[in-house]
Amino acid sequence: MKLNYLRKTILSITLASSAVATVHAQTMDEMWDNRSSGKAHANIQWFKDAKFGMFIHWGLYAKLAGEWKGKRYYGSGEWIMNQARIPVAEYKQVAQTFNPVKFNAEDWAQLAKDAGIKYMVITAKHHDGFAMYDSKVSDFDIVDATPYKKDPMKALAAANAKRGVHFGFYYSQFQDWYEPNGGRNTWDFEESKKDYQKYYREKAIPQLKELLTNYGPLGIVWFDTPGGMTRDQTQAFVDELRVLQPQSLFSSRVGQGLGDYKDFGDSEVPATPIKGPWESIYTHNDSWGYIKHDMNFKTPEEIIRLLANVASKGGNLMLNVGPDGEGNIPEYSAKFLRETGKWLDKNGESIYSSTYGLIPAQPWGVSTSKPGKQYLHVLYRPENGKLLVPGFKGKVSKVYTLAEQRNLVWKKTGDDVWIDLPEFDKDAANTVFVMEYSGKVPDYDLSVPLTVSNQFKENQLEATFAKLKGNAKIKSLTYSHYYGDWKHTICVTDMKELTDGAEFSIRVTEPGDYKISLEYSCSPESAKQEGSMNVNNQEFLFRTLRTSAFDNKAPLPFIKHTIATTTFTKAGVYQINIKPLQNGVELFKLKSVHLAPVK
Ligand code: FHN
Repeated sequence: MKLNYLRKTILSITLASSAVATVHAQTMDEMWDNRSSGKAHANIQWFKDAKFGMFIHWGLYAKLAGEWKGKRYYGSGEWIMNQARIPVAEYKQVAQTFNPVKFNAEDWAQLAKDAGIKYMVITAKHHDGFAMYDSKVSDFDIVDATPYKKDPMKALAAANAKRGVHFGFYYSQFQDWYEPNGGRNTWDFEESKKDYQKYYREKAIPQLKELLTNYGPLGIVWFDTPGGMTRDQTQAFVDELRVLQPQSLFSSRVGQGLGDYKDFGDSEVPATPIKGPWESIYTHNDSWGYIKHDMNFKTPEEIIRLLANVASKGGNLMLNVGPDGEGNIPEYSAKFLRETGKWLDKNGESIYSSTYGLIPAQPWGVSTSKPGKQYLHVLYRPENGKLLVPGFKGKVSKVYTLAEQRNLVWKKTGDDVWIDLPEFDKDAANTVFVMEYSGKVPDYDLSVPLTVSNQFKENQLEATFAKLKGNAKIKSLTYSHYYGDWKHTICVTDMKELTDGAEFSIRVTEPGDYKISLEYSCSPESAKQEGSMNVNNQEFLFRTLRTSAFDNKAPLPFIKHTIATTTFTKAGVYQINIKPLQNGVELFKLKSVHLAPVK
C-alpha cells in the first residue's frame, strides 16, 4: 500500500531547528532515503535471516552525556554539538578528556551474542566528524586526539568475528560538522562557500576506504543522511567503495536508490508487510548517543514485541545502545537485552530466517512465516482460551507450542482455525504457537475484515486498514518529542467534505454489546466539527474535541473519544463508516477506532 508521508510535503527541515536557512534543506524522505536498488545483492541472505541487529552510537558526545556548559540537552545526544552550536575549536577540546578505559570489546560482543543479536553496526564517524578508529586521513580521531590512544574498532571487529556476529560501520558520509566543507555546520562555516565534492574526495571517501580495508570483512556499511551528490556522483562513490569489499551490504541511506536494502525512518515500522530486505531502527531509550539523564529504556517486553512486530512485516530490527564516555553500555541496556536473548533462546525459530506472516494482525497478536509454518505470536490471550486464526486457506496438519513442542487440540471450520490454548502466563510478553500446514495460502491481504471479539479488553482498528472515500488520505505523521527522537503515527486525514470518509470492515466473532471510541488528534480549527459514524444500521453523531495543532517538533496528542454503544445481535461482517457533516475543514486526524466489549 502506498502511504502518503506527511513529512514529504511539509517537513522540509533540517534536524536542527536552525534559524539559518540552509541551502541544502532536505526533506526527511531525502535524509531517510529508503529506496533500495531492487537488485538482490549476492550476499543478502545472512541479513534476511539475521532479524536482530545491535546499533551502537558511540563518540565524543558520549563524554558530554547531554550537558554543555551547565545546560542539559534532551533528545538525540549525538547532536549536542549542533544543538548547543559548539564551535569546532571548543568541541575539539572534548577529545582531550575522552578516555574510555572501561571499554571492553569482548564484553560488548558477548552481550550481543547473549541477546541473540546477529549483527552489530557501530558509529565509525558520526555527524560531529570525530573518527572512533585510527584514521590517517584526519587527526580528529580517537588515537591521535585523545588520551586513550587505542583503536577500539580493531578489538571490536575481532571480538564479533570470534562469535560469528556480523560486524559493520555506520558512517555519516555528508554531514561533518568538523570540516569547513562537510555538510551542515552553519555556525562555524558559511554554507555558500562549501565544496562538498572536496569534502567527499579528501575525507569521506578516504576514511571509508580505511574502514573497508583495515577491519576485516564488513557485513554492512551503514550510511546516513545523504546529501551534496547527484545520482551519478553517488553511483561513482558507491562503485569506488564497492570494489574494496563487494560482499558488504550498503544501507539505503547511501542515497539515490543505490542501497542494498531499505531502512525506514528512525523508529519507524511500516504499517503492512514489505517484500525484499529491510530494517527498522530504534534506540533503546530516547537518544542514540549516551545522555546521562535519559533513562527511558524499553522494557524486555517492549523489545520482544517490537521484534515480533517488525518480523511480522518481514523486516529486521536493529536496536541501538549508547555507551557512555567511559566505555560502559548502560546497565539497563545490557540487562534488558539479555532478557530478550532468553526469550529468543526458546522462541528464536519464530523470528530468525522468518518472513512476514500471512495472517493479518489479530486482537491476539501477529504472525511470522516459514515454508509450511505459521508462527502465532500471542501477545494477548483470549479470555476463554480459544484462539481464532481467521480466513486460513491452508490444510492444517498440526498445532503446537513452540517452547515445549506440546501438541494442541484444534479444529477447522470453513477457513477458520480454532485452537484450544493451554494455560500460560497471561502476562508473558509473547507466547508462540506453531501451525503447520500444506497447500497454497494466498499472500497477505489488506482487505480482510478486522476481527472484533469480546475475548479481549479492546479491539483496535488501525487507520492503515481504512478504505478511503472522496479525498481522504492515509498519512504517516512524523514528529519528535524532544529533539530527533522521531515518532510516526499513521492517520486518516483530509476528511473535509461530506463526500470524504473512512470505512472499516469488521468481522464480529461474538455478538454482544460494544462501546466504540474514536482515537484522533484535532487541531483548534477542526474542533467542534460535527461528524457521523454509521455502523450496525445506526447513525451515531459526535462533535470533535480539540487536542492541538500538528507540529513536527512537539508531541502529537490523541484523544480517545467514546461516542457510541451498540449491540451486534449476530456474528458477522459489518462496516463502520466515519465522515464529516460539514464541508471545508478537516474533521480530525483519525488514528484508530476502538471497540470494547461490555461485560
Ligand atoms: O542524525 C542521525 C541521528 O543522529 C542518528 O544517527 C540516526 C540513526 O538512524 N540517523 C540520523 C537521523 O536520521
